[in-house]
Amino acid sequence: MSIVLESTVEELLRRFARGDRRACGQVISLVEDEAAEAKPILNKLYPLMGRAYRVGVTGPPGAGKSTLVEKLARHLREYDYRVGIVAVDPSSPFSGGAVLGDRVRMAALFTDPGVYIRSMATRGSLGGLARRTREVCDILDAFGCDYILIETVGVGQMELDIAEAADSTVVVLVPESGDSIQALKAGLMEIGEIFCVNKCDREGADRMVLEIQTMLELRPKNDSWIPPVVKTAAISGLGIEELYERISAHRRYLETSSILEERRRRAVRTEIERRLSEKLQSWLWRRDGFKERVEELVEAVMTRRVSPYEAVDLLFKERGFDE
Ligand SMILES: Nc1nc2c(ncn2[C@@H]2O[C@H](COP(=O)(O)OP(=O)(O)OP(=O)(O)O)[C@@H](O)[C@H]2O)c(=O)[nH]1
Ligand SMILES: [Mg+2]
Repeated sequence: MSIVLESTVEELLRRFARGDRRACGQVISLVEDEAAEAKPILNKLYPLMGRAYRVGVTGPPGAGKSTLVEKLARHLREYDYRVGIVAVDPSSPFSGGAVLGDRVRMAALFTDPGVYIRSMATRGSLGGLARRTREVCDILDAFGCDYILIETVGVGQMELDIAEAADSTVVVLVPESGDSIQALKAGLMEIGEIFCVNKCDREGADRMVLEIQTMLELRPKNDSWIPPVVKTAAISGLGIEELYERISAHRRYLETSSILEERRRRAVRTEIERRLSEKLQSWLWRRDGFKERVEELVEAVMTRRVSPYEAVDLLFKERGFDE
């Protein structure tokens, strides 16, 4: 890193440490853009991380996730917790895609100094998105957030990746079972640790609760946590307190059973493994003549002079790696 860059990073981190929200935004942008400064910044911030509790909120489009996140954030503010909101969702009111009413409703949160809101574009690969989401959460964690709420639309593979970034995953469904049952089939069932039937001001909420409970009984049990089903009407705030209590109970469960620590340990291990193989790969491909040698071996394998396994062994040996 150049000296200029270094002093800018130092200055940025000083502002970050003072709680400067613009600095926080700049740090996040640098990391999102995979800028040269990103790595040294994340290294410096690393000791400050690991304190925030991360709650993923996912569910079908329009289920009321943003409304719920907003109400939950307000509730957490009553306890004076600092809250980070990460909206991995292009249509979220947090990212500006919303109708006016939502924007007005959200305005108070936007100006609350105890709340930091960040939306993330879903462009690019989903795997990469999951990683960036985790890093954004890490930064908000270092920034001093007690809780980080991550909103994602539960479609496709995305919610699985995001669930990995969260400590507790809340699945939001609505009384109209059509969509919800589809959503459940699409894999939301497996990741939910707390289920929420939102829009319970509408008909059919109790029936939906029963349906979810029935489906939960069929779910393979890999731990002793039985996911609770909470009825909410995010729009009026009904049930938000209970939802918060359920999240707290899940947190206590994870903490006392040391599952939280185990999970975080596993995540760290995976992260190191992934980065190690990335680094190893890029190191190899940068060696002089490596690409050409690989091409030679492709030819050799094509003509069946060597097998692919032998080819890899050869590449290893030639670069001085012991078996
Ligand atoms: N009747 C009723 N409407 C609600 C409730 N919660 C949210 N809504 C409305 O449902 C619509 C969608 O709410 P959002 O919070 O934007 O839903 P979302 O799940 O974040 O939507 P996407 O991010 O677009 O997937 C809005 O018009 C909300 O006002 C509720 O409890 N009852
Ligand atoms: Mg939304």
